Amino acid sequence: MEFKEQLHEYSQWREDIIQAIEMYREWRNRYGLSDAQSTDTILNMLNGLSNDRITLAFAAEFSRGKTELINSLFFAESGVRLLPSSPGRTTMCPTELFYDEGDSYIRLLNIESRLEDISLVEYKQQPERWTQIDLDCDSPTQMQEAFKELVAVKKVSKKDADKLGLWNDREAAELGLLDAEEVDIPCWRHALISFPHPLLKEGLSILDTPGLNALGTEPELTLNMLPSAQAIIFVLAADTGVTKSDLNMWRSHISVARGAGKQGLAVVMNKIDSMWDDLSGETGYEESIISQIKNSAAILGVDEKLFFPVSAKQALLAKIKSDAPLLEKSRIGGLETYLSKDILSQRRVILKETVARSIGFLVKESLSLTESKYKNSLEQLEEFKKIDFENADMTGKLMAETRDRQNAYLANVEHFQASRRVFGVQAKMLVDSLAIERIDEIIRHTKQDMTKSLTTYGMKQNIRQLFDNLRDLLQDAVDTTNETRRLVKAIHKKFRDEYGFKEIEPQLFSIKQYQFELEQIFEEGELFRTSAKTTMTEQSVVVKKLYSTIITKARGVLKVAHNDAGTWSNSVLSPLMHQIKDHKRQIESRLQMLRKISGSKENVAESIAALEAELGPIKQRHKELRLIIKAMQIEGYDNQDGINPSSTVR
Ligand SMILES: Nc1nc2c(ncn2[C@@H]2O[C@H](COP(=O)(O)OP(=O)(O)OP(=O)(O)O)[C@@H](O)[C@H]2O)c(=O)[nH]1
Ligand SMILES: [Mg+2]
Repeated sequence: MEFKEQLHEYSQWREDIIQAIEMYREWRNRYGLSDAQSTDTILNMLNGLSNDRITLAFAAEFSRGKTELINSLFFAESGVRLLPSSPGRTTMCPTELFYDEGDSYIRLLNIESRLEDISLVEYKQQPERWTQIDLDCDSPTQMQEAFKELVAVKKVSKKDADKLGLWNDREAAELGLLDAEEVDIPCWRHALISFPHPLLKEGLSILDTPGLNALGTEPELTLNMLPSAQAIIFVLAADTGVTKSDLNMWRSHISVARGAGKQGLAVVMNKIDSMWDDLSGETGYEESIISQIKNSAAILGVDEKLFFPVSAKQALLAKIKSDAPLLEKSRIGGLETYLSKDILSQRRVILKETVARSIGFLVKESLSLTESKYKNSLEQLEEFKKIDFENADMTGKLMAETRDRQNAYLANVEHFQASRRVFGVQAKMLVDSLAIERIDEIIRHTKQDMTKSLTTYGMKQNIRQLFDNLRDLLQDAVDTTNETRRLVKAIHKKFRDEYGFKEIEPQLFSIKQYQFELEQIFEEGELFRTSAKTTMTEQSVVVKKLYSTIITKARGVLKVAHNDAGTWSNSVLSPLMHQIKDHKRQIESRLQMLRKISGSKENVAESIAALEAELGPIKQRHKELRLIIKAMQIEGYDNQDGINPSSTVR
């Protein structure tokens, strides 16, 4: 199946999950189980899912054929070479292609914006800061013309280039440009392209990056955009193999971006057509491709299975001319299959995990609550069926007993309310310890110190200090978290021991994950700083951008920790509260029935019938929930025992 069809199937699948979650939200509303917190959680998840995009990022040294590959993979149907690709350096600014509802444009951010202390994310929210060219999506040639802006350069003095953080002595020496008075720099810093292409409309987003150290000069691109892409496609040229600069780029920017191994990767060995006219014939050609892949895989430390030998140029040609044998020979099909099968199914797994993580526990609670509600009603019914109500003493005894139980229970509920207040105080301490104001205060100090630091060494110390402070802050939160955990466990234990409320396993909060992420950010920053090609002179634009990027990332992690702590503390006790309410209602209705029965024995059958009638709706509710869970496709929750159909009343 082609990428297009697979992507379509994927977005259908995502729609189905969204629908299932919508149904779950309605289910909670229908049975009076919704509360502000859980509704928030569910809405966030829904929002995240409907804004989900599959981003494929293309990164490599210049002239390896990234742009040509994008043209041949996705835009051949336009019948032209849509994005500019040519010998030497071509693409001058990172380019994102996607579809922004209803709009066709190319937006360009000028290179001087590098001097401002505004992040790309913030710029993206201010379209008026960009130069916009409207696109006529019915005319590939008009679009092709507009896209020429992506290669625009201008001459500036060495000094100005340096000011923009775009001058590098070593690099210039390599290119033999050291003596030049003026240098070429890109006109644009970043480009956003939106048009209603079928793939883009389905949620595909493509990131094309320029070779030649674009990654080393734009930390936000390297540390935020690349790592958040669904897959990175790293491109090598078959005729040169892994050169020193390919390896440099791989080590300092690409292998890190893949981070926790969550991300997809493809290494494209492009330009295999350069070996077609090899004198050694067909077998020699095949062998040299195999050995080229073997060598490159060993150097990069990547599985050979992730290598795809292709000819992007011939593939584009073949598609435009509908030349099937040439298309076959270009081998683009193998890469297409990999992108559509592996990358999209990896994405499904990740989405499923996200859904399970963020609303899985809610669903699990709903299931437990419904099941225990059913179990209790059934037990009550069975008991009533067995009791000999002819025995007048019996009813009185039962009533006294139930009343005692009610009193004891009410006392316990009071105790619960008291514990809840204690928990509230503890939880507030936890949430406050992670307050964004405290974090911003630490950041403000660091930034102040940094402007005073005159050396890169000094700035490095400032950043170390910042991370130390943030680590301490998290460590304090760990201690508070442990307290709140103990409390939550104790509250649950009491109800479990005395009332057998064992269905509710409290969701526990942990700081570990945030600590881990913070360390990762620190390490990424260090690696970027020490990466060979980066110009890291004191107070340079790049170093400033690097630090503001990692500070923003660190702040983001702590902000998530703060929000998570808030959500957790607001919702952790609600399942128990639901169960307590249910239990209370049950004791009350039992008392009521006993009262009725003691009034007249005639009422026995009626009470039993009422109890029986209660079971049906609960079963229905349970059945609905099971169907919803199945539709949500969260693993693990749909194979529980649940309500055993054979235990139902006939
Ligand atoms: N022979 C051959 N040439 C190719 C192939 N793919 C790309 N090229 C050529 O290689 C040159 C560079 O291609 P681009 O797509 O511009 O390379 P790029 O990686 O985007 O380069 P930058 O934008 O500068 O980073 C162009 O002249 C392409 O025509 C291929 O499969 N075979
Ligand atoms: Mg390019």
